[in-house]
Amino acid sequence: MSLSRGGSLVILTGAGISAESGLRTFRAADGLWENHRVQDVATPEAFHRNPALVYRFYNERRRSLATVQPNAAHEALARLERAWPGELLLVTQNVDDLHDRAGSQNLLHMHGELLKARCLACRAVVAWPGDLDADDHCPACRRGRLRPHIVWFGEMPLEMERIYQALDRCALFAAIGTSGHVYPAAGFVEAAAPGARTVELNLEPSLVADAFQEQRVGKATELVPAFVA
Ligand code: BJW
Repeated sequence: MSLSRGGSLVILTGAGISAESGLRTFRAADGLWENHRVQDVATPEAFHRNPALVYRFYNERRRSLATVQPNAAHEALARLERAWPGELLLVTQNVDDLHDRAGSQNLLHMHGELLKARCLACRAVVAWPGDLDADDHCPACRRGRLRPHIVWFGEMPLEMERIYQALDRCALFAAIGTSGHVYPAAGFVEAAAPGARTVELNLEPSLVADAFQEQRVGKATELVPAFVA
């Protein structure tokens, strides 16, 4: 068994956990969309400059989400949560809903959710209403325009207080399928409680691999079920 029973766990996931479901990661060599770098479409500046392009990008990603399924790694984490006798917080940087569909409950989407939109006027977060475009208005206040409920660069990630509180008292912090390029998530390993066990599970060592006590290198669908067994 890779985990000793009990205690508080914080598990961080990134795009690598959904790769084997068929969703592209961000920093892979093919991380392009209509010849735009993904990083160039997913920014507040891009939305300001060309909202139609940004809506199209997210409408397309939302549609492709409907064609994929949770994989063995998502399922293993949901199983772990059901069986775990202590506290378990799953923090995902992913905007897909594969952890939700696998059955994880104590789950925070720190970079937002692809299936939700947010009103620029009243800030209500609503279900994404079909194919969104620049003429759509908020169903709650009926006046504001809607934007994707996504945390873009330079914006504050969600639920930070809850995440840091959980890190502060955790007995184990594990990061799965994330490259360590993007902060604050890449710094969570440094915020884990003194004495916490820290483990990285990834296809290759991340940029912050040296900050972890342990490394498991390989595919999420193989590493994660073995780790939680
Ligand atoms: C597998 C696998 C398999 C593949 N099995 N593994 C200078 C220094 C430090 C920080 C900054 C700086 N300048 C600016 C900043 C801050 C900035 C930042 O970090 N920039 C860096 C680029 C330097 N961060 C922000 O702006 C954030 N906000 C912020 O800092 O607010 C201030 C604040 C913070 C804290 C407290 C108070 C205030 C916001 C970041 C928002 C990130 N948004 C995105 C886009 C979402 C939109 C969308 O989806 O459309 O989120 S960027 C993108 O990267 C996405 C991801 O969630 C995020 C992380 O990517 P991830 O998940 O790691 O994916 P990849 O592709 O990078 O890696 C995949 C990994 O999986 C790889 O390692 C593969 O090997 C592996 N893998 N197959 C296992 N089968």
